[in-house]
Amino acid sequence: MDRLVDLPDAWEACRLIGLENERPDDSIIVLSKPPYGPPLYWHQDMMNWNHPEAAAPWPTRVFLSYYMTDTTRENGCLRAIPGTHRKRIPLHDLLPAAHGPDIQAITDLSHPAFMDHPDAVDLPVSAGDLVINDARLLHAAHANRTGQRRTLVLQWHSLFDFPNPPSWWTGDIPQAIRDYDPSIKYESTRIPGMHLA
Ligand SMILES: O=C(O)CCC(=O)C(=O)O
Ligand SMILES: [Fe+2]
Repeated sequence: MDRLVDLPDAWEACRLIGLENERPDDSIIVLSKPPYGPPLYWHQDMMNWNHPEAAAPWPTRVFLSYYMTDTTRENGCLRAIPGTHRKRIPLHDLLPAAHGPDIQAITDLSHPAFMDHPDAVDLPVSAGDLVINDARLLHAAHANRTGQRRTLVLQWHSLFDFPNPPSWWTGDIPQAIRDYDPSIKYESTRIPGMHLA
């Protein structure tokens, strides 16, 4: 795991897609979906939806994931709904806060948190592939219908130098970011608010 978190090829991949000023968290997370483990509900992992950084058209927080086995629909590959890091869809308003007690308590797989959304894409990977995901993106994982565990090593990185945009940025900067006042403190929340249009 030490080798993975400092892998030069991973830093190079991040550089190639334009990520800058990366600050990895001190911890890494190992998630082992056990044999015949249940699906993971639709969620996003942004903790700071009240903060103007939630309005950023560039990512400010990403997770880097390595799956330790090949993943498929059969053993619980990741799935995601493209564009949902920036655009609200009806599903957002049907989901309890990510990883909180309400969503963890849902056992009824017909709940929208487990729906087969028409815009969802599967992200099957080969063992050792690197997946980089914006914290705001709606994602989920299929159930593991095999007898082998499906292990994932994940590390969070903070990016860029908020409120400054990436060095290569030429697009508009949202008003909420132009008005950013670092002296204002924002209560952390997992529920998307006004910054998710
Ligand atoms: O198990 C996975 O593939 C994704 C895990 C995840 O998104 C999470 O724990 O927040
Ligand atoms: Fe997640």
